[in-house]
Amino acid sequence: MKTLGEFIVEKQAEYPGATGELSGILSSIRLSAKIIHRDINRAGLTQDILGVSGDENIQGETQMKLDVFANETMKKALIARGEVAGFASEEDDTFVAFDTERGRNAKYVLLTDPLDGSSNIDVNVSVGTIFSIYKRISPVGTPVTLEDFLQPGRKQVAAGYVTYGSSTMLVYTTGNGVNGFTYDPSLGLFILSHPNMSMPKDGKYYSINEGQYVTFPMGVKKFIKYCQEDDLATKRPYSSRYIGSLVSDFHRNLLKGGIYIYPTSTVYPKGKLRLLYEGNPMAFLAEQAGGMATDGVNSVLDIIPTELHQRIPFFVGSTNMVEKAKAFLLEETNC
Ligand code: P6P
Repeated sequence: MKTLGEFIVEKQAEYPGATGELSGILSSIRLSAKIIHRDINRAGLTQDILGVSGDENIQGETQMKLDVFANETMKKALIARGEVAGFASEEDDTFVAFDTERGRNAKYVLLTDPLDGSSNIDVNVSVGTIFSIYKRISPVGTPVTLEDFLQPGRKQVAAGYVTYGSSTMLVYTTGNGVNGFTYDPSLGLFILSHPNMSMPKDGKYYSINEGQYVTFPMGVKKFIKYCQEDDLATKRPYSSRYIGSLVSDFHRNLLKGGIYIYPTSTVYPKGKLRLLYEGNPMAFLAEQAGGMATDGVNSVLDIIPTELHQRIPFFVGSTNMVEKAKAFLLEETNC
């Protein structure tokens, strides 16, 4: 039995020049996950953290009380250790510079969707936390700038998610594969349960909100039809699985094989998901696990960000399925 803490220390030892700052950030995320896990699991018992907060985030989305709670929990855990110079979140209009002596001298910035899929909370469906970590590009010793956050996904030094489902798992990468840790509440420990995770090259699950089918581009409609009709030709029954929580759909596809799609549509002309704290971290994990992530055609990790909350169309999962969807989209644009 190896704990997350032991794993972090072991991996740090593989980098002789490591200062321990990245390890400290991962430990802060671990603490946040335990606190959020606790409150999600008692949400139904204490009405004070269920429901809407009465505010909207910059996306114009209603903030759930647990969205705000998860956001503040992560900020406090990171500030307490002073390991990051700055923080950006789906729940905050702009980035936060930790303008203290320790913050100014920290090397990393963190971006997060603190509680993805939070509309599922009140109906007891799984949700997740997503995080993405970069080395700052502004001089150490100064407050961070927006440019520290607007880096292409290929520059991430670490990324991961926590899925609060039938069990709570933390899955992350620092660029050398993907490892999953299952939380044991009785011990208060994350235990290495899924070492060296690998996403199957093909799969039988496709995750997309088919209720919006009429709003999709033709190439996406053709891919869905391919999944539905391919059963007849190859007797390979596809299953449509859409949880309404990116982290949960991604996690199943990472284990079983599959594709998650949130395309452009007449409702979301640029796509719905946010590049910096949803697309990039999940794309980094997908590629590290042998999968693929595109905006339909091009690799998400190569997109040069222009805005903190910019949206992208998002196709992520088993390589063969993402490539198949890309072929249908290119067919559409070339016709
Ligand atoms: P829709 C949650 O808000 C989220 O960002 C993803 O986690 C999820 O897959 C998607 O949006 C759900 O969006 O429009 O299908 O309800």
